[in-house]
Amino acid sequence: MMNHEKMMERLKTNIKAKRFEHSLGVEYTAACLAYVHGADVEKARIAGLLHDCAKGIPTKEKLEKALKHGLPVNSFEKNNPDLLHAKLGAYYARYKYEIKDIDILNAITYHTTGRPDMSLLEKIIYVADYIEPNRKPIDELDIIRKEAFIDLNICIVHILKNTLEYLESTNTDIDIMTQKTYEYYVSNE
Ligand code: DGI
Ligand code: FE
Ligand code: FE
Repeated sequence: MMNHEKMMERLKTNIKAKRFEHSLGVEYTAACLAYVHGADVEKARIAGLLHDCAKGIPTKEKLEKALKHGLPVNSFEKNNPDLLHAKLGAYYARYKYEIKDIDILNAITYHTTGRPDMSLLEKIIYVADYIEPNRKPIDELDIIRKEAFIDLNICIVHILKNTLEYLESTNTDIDIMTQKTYEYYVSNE
């Protein structure tokens, strides 16, 4: 397996400085969440570091590359190719960063929309992405940050509620997976 330093060096050349900073923030936050909730800390760090590794690809190319690599692309993603940075990220993690662990790859795949019945690691990356220290101020972020260290499921519902409200307020189409994830965690809270 590639060592952590090499992973960081490679990532740095593939994304912008601000995005790299965000990735380090997600790595550290995911590690802290792993301590508290009893997850594998090294896996949390790697998934956090690499979760946005495909973010630097121009929007148009995201769709081309996803199709070229044979990734499943639904019609919603065809119309909103930026969402594909998650699936493409898992692909690059596998083939450019030599990550074979399926839980890490799934955590990257589902970091933007979440999915029903997430693994502990998937939940941690979903939450860490939203609460890491470099995030611009978001409504109720202080409360969400506390929830993250107390009850992940309550925290996930809160994040999804905020995200859905935000997407609705900006008239952005909502991915069916985002909606399904919300419904699942609201009824299992
Ligand atoms: O990559 P990051 O910026 O760190 O965070 P992310 O992977 O959660 O991506 C955030 C973007 O994804 C944000 O601009 C909103 C968008 N997004 C999340 N859920 C949905 C969505 N966009 C659409 N169209 N539909 C969704 O359901
Ligand atoms: Fe992302
Ligand atoms: Fe991110």
